[in-house]
Amino acid sequence: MTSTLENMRTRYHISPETVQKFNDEGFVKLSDVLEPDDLRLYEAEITAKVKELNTQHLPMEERDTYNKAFLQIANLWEHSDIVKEFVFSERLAAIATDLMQVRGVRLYHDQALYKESGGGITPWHADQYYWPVSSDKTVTVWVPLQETPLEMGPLAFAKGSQKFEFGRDLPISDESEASLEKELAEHDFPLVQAPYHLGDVSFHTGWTFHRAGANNSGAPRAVMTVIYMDADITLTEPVNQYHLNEIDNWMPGTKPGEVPASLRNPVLYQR
Ligand SMILES: O=C(O)CCC(=O)C(=O)O
Repeated sequence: MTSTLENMRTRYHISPETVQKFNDEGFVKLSDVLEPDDLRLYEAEITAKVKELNTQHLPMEERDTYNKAFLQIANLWEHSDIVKEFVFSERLAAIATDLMQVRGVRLYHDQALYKESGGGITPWHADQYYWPVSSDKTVTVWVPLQETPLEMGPLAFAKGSQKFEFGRDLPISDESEASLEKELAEHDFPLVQAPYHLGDVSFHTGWTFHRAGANNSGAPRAVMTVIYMDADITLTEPVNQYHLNEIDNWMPGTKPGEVPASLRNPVLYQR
């Protein structure tokens, strides 16, 4: 029997067809990427850290749409060696490298996204609105830490929408949900929504529009994510307050035109 750490280091084969599908559709869902037993171990540690570090204690009915969607705790790897093992996994980072067809990937940041029981929808959005980086070579792995049926709010995607430019200037909000729901349907970007089995993960690009339903399951939806960027990407001039905050928080000390190579942005895999 192999150890958890070994499992997190071994390679998962990505075929040319999978790369093509990822390029065409803006996301890909992969089966049996992680071992259920390993995920149970990581879930226990990640959930403990989310409870310890969470600062959101308002009752659901007093929160806005964004804060109803999930508890969001970033860079857990800096708080736990066990979580660091997960976030620094070569298995996951090599998949990100293969899908983006780059030389290697660096960490942007990790984040736990726990949709509480009774938590609301995650409105339609594209992540890269928030990120001041020089190319579209960014990708997030979304890893559910339990079986995730539809009523728990699995991540859902608008297929092919990474090529759609409408709505790229919209932060996560009631407005992004309403206008993207309409525009994506009108422009024939189909909604792809399905349950995740334990061990399934998805990768979506920074410009792929995605959302998640409410959690009506009666149990929390525990999810861990890791955001990767091309190891050679550079910082662009910040154009909004989110960009300034992102640089301070996740790429400290990096100047426009430079590769983000701070201690928070290690290269996690290179060919
Ligand atoms: O987990 C969710 O509900 C949303 C996730 C998301 O937006 C992301 O990982 O980029």
